Amino acid sequence: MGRVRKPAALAVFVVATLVLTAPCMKTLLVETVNVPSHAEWSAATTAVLTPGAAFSIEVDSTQHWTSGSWTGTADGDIPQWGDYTLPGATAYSLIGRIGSDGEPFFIGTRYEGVAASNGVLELAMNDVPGEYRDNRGDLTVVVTIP
Ligand SMILES: [Ca+2]
Repeated sequence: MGRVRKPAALAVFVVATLVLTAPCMKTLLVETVNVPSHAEWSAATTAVLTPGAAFSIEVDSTQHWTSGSWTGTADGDIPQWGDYTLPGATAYSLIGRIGSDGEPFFIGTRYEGVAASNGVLELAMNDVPGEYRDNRGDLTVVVTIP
């Protein structure tokens, strides 16, 4: 009888160990994506974010993209004078939204936050809709979802 119980006790120990260590084995998704300046929106990650999900975005500030005669970083650096995709944020800055119906938000060279809606993270240059044709260059962006 004693020999029968040992494997059962071992199984309980193994299951308990897996349950106790599971929180330490969280998946960390790090994706490096290309954001083309000429696209009005492009999907940045394959992961679908849910409301409240944390994520961060980082862009090396030595990278530049252009719109017409303007050249600058993901922070943009000039005020708006037209009907931009994200009113209130600097022109030609990096902006994002969660899902195609999500509210656009400013990212710049660094962003940390939580998803306000459900969907895939999409990124874009903050330009006037219909004025993306004269944009050149891409930004390489690192997206981390802990
Ligand atoms: Ca433009």
